[in-house]
Amino acid sequence: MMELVLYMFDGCPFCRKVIREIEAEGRDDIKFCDIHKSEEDRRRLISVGGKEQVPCLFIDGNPLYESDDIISWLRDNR
Ligand SMILES: N[C@@H](CCC(=O)N[C@@H](CS)C(=O)NCC(=O)O)C(=O)O
Repeated sequence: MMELVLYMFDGCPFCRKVIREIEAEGRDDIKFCDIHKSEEDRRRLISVGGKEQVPCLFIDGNPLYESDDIISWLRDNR
């Protein structure tokens, strides 16, 4: 099973779009990291992903940016 971690923050409309998809799929296999609530998570996003942009889905530690690409990936990997 893959490790899935979504980097996000409350109030980010692109994050909300991805979270809506996660909820619609009824997934419970995704951990959330709010970069406005955890400085450690914010730093990890920048150091691994290379930029402070959310949403970003870490798939087994590999960052995938862009809400549309994340949603496509989620649909293809249920
Ligand atoms: N095209 C991106 C846009 C994401 C985006 O603009 N996110 C904002 C927060 S709502 C952000 O992280 N901005 C900071 C940055 O891009 O460096 C997507 O669809 O995921």
